[in-house]
Amino acid sequence: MNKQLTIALSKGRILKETLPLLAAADIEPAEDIFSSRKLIFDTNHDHIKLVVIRATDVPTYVEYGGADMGIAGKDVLMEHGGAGLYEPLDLEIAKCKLMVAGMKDAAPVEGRMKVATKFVNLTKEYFARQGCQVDIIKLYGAMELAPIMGLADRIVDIVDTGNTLRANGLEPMQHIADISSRLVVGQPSMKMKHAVIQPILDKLQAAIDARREEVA
Ligand code: PRT
Ligand code: MG
Repeated sequence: MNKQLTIALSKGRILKETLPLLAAADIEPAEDIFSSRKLIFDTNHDHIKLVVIRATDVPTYVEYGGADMGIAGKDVLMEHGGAGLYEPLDLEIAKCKLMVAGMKDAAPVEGRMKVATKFVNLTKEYFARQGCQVDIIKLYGAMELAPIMGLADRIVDIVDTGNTLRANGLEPMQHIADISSRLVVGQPSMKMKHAVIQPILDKLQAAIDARREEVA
């Protein structure tokens, strides 16, 4: 049986919160991820490797078997659609909200609404569920700028404190989903490598529970 296991981690803000959780599950990178330019890291276990990639690429790697499991935000997973993935654990880290926002005190939109976002698929789905026809404008960042510049009527974006919206004269309008980071496992890996994956899931679950107790 192939017992090698590759875990795909999202670089960026999730990574800082991910490493302590992995450490609590006894998985530690052999060197400092933050000060290295490597993409693949050995760990304290011969059979476990970490790859550190863009958050949006994590579900793709896991879906196609380039990694056995991965950690990514629910926003990224919703946008990906979840094909080929199990989502056994809510890691309860990097919590935020997915919201519709617009200029503060904006008048209701007449006619077809223009919505700027990097989450094209989940935005389409959200407004379709509301029975609302919208034109979606794909952006790669700084969504907050779009309504200010008249590019869009609304944006769909991640909101945490709301400071970014406020600083730009915007306000949250509709709540789409609560977001946190999830552990995903590729469906073939779950089947073929269950014996190595299950103990990791158990340890992570224990670490999540212990953390929750600490906070409470
Ligand atoms: O930066 P890059 O384009 O490579 O990817 P990314 O922006 O998706 O990565 P990163 O590292 O910025 O975020 C990764 C994940 O962190 C997201 O997919 C979310 O699941 C989660 N997360 C948690 C957040 C935030 N909190 C957050 N506050 N992601 C982004 N933000 C941004 C948001 O986009 C907005 O610009 O912070 C701003 C809002 O914060 P407040 O506190 O001002 O409301
Ligand atoms: Mg970012």
